[in-house]
Amino acid sequence: MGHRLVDASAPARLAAPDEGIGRDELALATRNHGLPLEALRYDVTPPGLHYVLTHYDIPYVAEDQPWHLIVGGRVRRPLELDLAALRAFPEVTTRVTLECAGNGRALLTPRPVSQPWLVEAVGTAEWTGVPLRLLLAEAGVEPDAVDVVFTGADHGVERGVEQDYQRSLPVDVATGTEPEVLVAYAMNGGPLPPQHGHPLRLIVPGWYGMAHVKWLREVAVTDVPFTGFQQTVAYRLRQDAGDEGEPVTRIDPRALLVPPGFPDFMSRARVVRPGQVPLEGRAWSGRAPVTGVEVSTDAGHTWRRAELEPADGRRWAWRRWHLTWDASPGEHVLSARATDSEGHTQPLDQPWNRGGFAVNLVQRVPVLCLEGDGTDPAGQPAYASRQ
Ligand SMILES: Nc1nc2c(c(=O)[nH]1)N[C@H]1C(S)=C(S)[C@@H](COP(=O)(O)O)O[C@H]1N2
Ligand SMILES: [Mo]
Repeated sequence: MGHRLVDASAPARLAAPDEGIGRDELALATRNHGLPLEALRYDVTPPGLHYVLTHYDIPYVAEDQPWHLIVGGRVRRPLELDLAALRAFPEVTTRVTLECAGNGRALLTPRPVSQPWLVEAVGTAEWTGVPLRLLLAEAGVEPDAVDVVFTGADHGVERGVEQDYQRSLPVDVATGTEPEVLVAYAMNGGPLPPQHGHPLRLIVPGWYGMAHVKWLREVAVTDVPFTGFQQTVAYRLRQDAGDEGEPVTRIDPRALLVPPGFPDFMSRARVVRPGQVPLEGRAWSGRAPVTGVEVSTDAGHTWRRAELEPADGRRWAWRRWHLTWDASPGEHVLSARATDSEGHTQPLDQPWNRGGFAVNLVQRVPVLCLEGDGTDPAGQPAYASRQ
């Protein structure tokens, strides 16, 4: 008897009430790491601190291994381009904030069992490459084109379905300029690192991570809607496993705080001293430009407008915001909430969906403010006086 994986297209499992994070989720979490939240301070995320999500294995591609990108399907002139041929096209660099569609999943009840992100599946990089629309123009898209399908070099099994990682975009998005989709060969001025798609990946500014196909080897124009697993089974907003569901597309607005003060090792709870505490963070939205960030230091009862730094024309990158908090001894809960120019904002009570996608619940950051004399609020000697 062969070993059975899971039934083909079995729905993802929901955790039982009070079921802790299991070994399967731990195994995913150790491979797919998040952004340490203190790194929200950087405009561009330093190498190695950008979050990573890979469904299967990172393909091994030797430094000097030839790589060809095929552009085919419903086109007049199919192309096969090596990296030198791609570099001969006009080069564009765009600063883009990427966020995994599953960010926030582990905060849901019941918890969809998958990569258990809290809020840290985000990062910002400068991506350099060729606008996809130029490659498609060179190939000559046929008038009956509907979708453009992107195939990565990675291969695996997901809920019983063996597959190459594949995603599609509607042809008008693939050939559009708002956003301008890139076939990227560089990240932050250097070759793509293995975990981020070496040597080629798609960048779809403003869309959740699943659209940004890594280890890109084929672009295929189709005259029928693409129905691959990652398009019609995964990445849909559903209440019940049997629902058709809405596709997950653009990034909903979110603001995150750089955790203030210093952390407790195990709980990660924050500790500050009384007085003026600088608060800062980042805000982004793939739907429309961020227009405001509000901060609460009293668990969401009252809100103050933060100072939002200029976007400098970088539509697809997160923006820094800051404000000062006059902290008094005791326990506090800090939150930040972003709103964009179309009025999209973040919920205080998160609507639930079965895959745990597009969760943008307002972040809650518990903070303990010590007494000025270094005791804790109960009058016990606190950290400052301990050796
Ligand atoms: N080929 C391929 N591309 C992929 C994935 C993958 O598993 N295989 N994961 C996607 C998902 S779900 C996300 S969130 C982003 C993560 O990109 P990063 O690891 O560079 O941050 O890559 C996307 N592109
Ligand atoms: Mo993702």
